[in-house]
Amino acid sequence: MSETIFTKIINREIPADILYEDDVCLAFRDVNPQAPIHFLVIPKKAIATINDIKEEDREVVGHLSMIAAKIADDLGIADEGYRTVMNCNEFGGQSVYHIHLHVLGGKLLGWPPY
Ligand code: DGP
Repeated sequence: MSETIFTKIINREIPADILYEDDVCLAFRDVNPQAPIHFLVIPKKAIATINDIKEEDREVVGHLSMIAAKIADDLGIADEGYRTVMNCNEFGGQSVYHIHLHVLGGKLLGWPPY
């Protein structure tokens, strides 16, 4: 898989507003926020799309949701609620081919998202 901008963020080759890091994942604010709070949780392992998740990635992918909820709590939006989204390929609106969980909150979000 070719390297994406998210690998550069993991490696600190380009800056990001980092909220959380551990051995498995990194979370940082989205550069183009779509809500008052909008951050991304990404695995350090580069997986291109949801379609590429393997059985061995089960714990990593589960970890992303757990950390998303922890950060949402830290930012004070857990009780009021928020949305997590993982876009896949063109029709899903994916632009960076390194899976990432969007976490959006800080306002009442509309549904459906179009
Ligand atoms: P998606 O369209 O689902 O692949 O979302 C990619 C998101 O990544 C998009 O909301 C903008 C964000 N993004 C792209 N490049 C950068 C960057 O260099 N820094 C940060 N913080 N976010 C980025």
